[in-house]
Amino acid sequence: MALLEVKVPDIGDFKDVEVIELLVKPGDRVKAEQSLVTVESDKAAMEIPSSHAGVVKELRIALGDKVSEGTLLLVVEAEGEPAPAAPSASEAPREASPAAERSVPTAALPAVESAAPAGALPHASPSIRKFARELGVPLAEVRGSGPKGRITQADVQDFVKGVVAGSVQTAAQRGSAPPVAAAVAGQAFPGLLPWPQVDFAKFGPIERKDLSRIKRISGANLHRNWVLIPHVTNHDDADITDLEAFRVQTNRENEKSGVKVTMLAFLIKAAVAALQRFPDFSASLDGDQIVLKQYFHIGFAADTPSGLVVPVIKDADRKGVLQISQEMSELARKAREGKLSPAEMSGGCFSISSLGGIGGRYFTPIINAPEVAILGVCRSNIEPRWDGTQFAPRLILPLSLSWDHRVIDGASAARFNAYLAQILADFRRVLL
Ligand code: CAO
Repeated sequence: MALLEVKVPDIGDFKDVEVIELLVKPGDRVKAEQSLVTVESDKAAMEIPSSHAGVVKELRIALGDKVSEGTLLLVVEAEGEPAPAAPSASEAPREASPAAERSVPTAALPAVESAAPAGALPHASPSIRKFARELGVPLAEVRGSGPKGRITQADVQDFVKGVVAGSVQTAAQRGSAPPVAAAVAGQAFPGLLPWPQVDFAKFGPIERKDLSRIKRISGANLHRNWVLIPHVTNHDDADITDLEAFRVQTNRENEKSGVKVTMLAFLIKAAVAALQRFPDFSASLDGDQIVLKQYFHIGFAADTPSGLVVPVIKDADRKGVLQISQEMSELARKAREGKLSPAEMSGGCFSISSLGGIGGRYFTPIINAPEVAILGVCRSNIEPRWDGTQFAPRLILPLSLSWDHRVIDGASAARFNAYLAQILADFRRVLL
């Protein structure tokens, strides 16, 4: 077997950064991309992954050494194919391949773990955080014995041993929040109480399940978008009586073609018309500028057994409702089977989330950043509407448009919804 040198790959602006943690030792079997060491600059900590799988023969660095791109880290006796070398500085789970990680649309994984001010967040590398999370260890309660009070794997293990032996009690067991966690929550959001720590097993049987990979990644993105975007949602109604009759008739006529025209396909076309009239709704914010897209790629939320994904219909302005319906059904099938490619989930300008097939009246969809608006639709219902002389039964579709108040204002949103409703009531308006 060949002996191979593993060096620090391109780590961007990190130069002469200190090795603060050795994650492997001679004799360890490492996988390609497994984290080998943690380095830390004055701003952030980062783990350096292995470019090869194999057995560690020799460490060529020690704690406290300064390394840069190209510094020799260790020698391995190689096994298998080399990995594409790239630093992995996120807390993201590593069991999935990078390609698989990228296959989730909204996956903007954190690039680096920011080093917290001393005395605030517990000082620990991403792998130690992951290790602690897997064991359910509240890191804020662990005393770090490493350099600068850094929490090591041994500290986490000792904490667990202490809890099992009964010599250590977690804050949850004591029924109080740890002062550090309280301080952290208070620092980020002054006055906010820490997250409740409850020992659910005290109240009845429980089961623990890992969140799916899609939920972990989309959840982090949804959380960021919800917290960082000033959302407002406008609700409106569209009379789709005639459109639904047309859809049903088209499907009857096209029965043999095997393509089912869906309401969502009409909504995509209506959204394109509204975006053409109100371009700000397909913009993205970039500092003090907005980027206006001259293409019309529309994402639609698809519910899958492992979570929410958003495939994108490209160039929806140039496609007919039949073609959009066909592409949507193909993309929705791939989504359910977990076979969507990253390309099929990127490039969206605006998203639609339809719960119409399920139910509900109105909801507050979360904007799919860097987009600035999203349309939610719920189930249509026959409702009495005044036609000028009498109440008539009409099929009413509830619309919920969430928009980013940094880019859009309430009057535009009301106009957007009103125009969308007009088009859905009578598509001939698109021609005007
Ligand atoms: N009102 C009433 N009925 C509706 C409707 C509406 N707005 N939209 C669809 N329906 C009916 C259809 O007529 C169809 O009925 P039949 O089976 O009797 O023909 C049924 O619902 C299924 O509709 P469909 O085949 O057209 O599928 P769809 O376009 O509604 O949904 C898809 C496709 C991929 C969007 C859907 O499977 C899905 O995943 N929806 C959930 C999206 C989601 O989770 N959004 C929330 C994200 S926010 O967290």
